[in-house]
Amino acid sequence: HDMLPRPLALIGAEVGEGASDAGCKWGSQALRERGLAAHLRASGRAARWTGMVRAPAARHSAQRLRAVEHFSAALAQQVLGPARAGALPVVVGGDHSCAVGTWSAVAEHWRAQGDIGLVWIDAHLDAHTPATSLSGAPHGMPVAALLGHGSPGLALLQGWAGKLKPHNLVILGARSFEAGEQALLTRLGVRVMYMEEVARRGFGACFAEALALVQRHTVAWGLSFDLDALDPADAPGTGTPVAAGIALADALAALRGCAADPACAALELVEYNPLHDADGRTARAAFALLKAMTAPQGRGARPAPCAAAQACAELS
Ligand code: EXY
Ligand code: MN
Ligand code: MN
Ligand code: MN
Repeated sequence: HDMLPRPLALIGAEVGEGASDAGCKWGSQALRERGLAAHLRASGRAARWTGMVRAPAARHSAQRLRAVEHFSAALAQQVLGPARAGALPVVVGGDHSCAVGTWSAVAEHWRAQGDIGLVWIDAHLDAHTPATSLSGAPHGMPVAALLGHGSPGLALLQGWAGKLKPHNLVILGARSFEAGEQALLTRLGVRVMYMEEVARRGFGACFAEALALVQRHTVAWGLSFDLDALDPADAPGTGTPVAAGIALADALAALRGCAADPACAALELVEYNPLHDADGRTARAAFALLKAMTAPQGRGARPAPCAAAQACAELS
């Protein structure tokens, strides 16, 4: 329709304390210096950086969770401002622990009207609690916290727990996870489209179904994109690369224009590690993904066979 597209409010989530390798802390700054805002303006939307939030340094692994808790509260404030002003918050990570602040703020903003939905695209499930995590890394825990489990300091951000209801969350592309986190999601009934399913059906078909599911019982929805969901050939510069992921071209085709939906509440792109991105390939992938998502208009449903599905067919 003819409404002017909302301006984009880019927010840098400078956090690496959630991961064992803190390199993602410098991801948003690197993308900012490369000219992300100008790149996004080229498709006709206003776009500017409205905040950069930096996590306090953690010297020991025991301090990481505290650092992330403090950071999450600060990030949530930076997301609430533009959301209230009618802009579209676009949070740029940073390790994935930033999702707690981002989606807690979005849930808080919409709370009086209804529930929010979330599509979570990731090679991982990120659904550990401190009790089930083998690594203790907070970036493996944001999904559990948003569902109201695990560290109270994260789950109770904004003073209430259960920012996401299990039936309003879909995880897409998972292929590396542990039993404890999977058990939590299974018990809660969260829909997970594992990479095997994504490869078989195609990313486009899976994303379309995921979007329909998270829109069904909600007033607004968001998208959290972990770059490690992509195949490492397209995105080597992430905190935790995992083989056999989503082809960048498939993601670009399916996500194009998704944020043009007025019910799209926010976007998040995380786990860019500039220190592992020697040739700039991952930065270009990040630019392209955000540009596709924020394109002023969608292309409409256009299911197409994807590279992963073809690779899978060749193997069988
Ligand atoms: N499941 C592993 C852990 O908990 O340590 C790996 C988590 C990686 C999380 C990345 C960002 O999505
Ligand atoms: Mn993740
Ligand atoms: Mn991941
Ligand atoms: Mn695919």
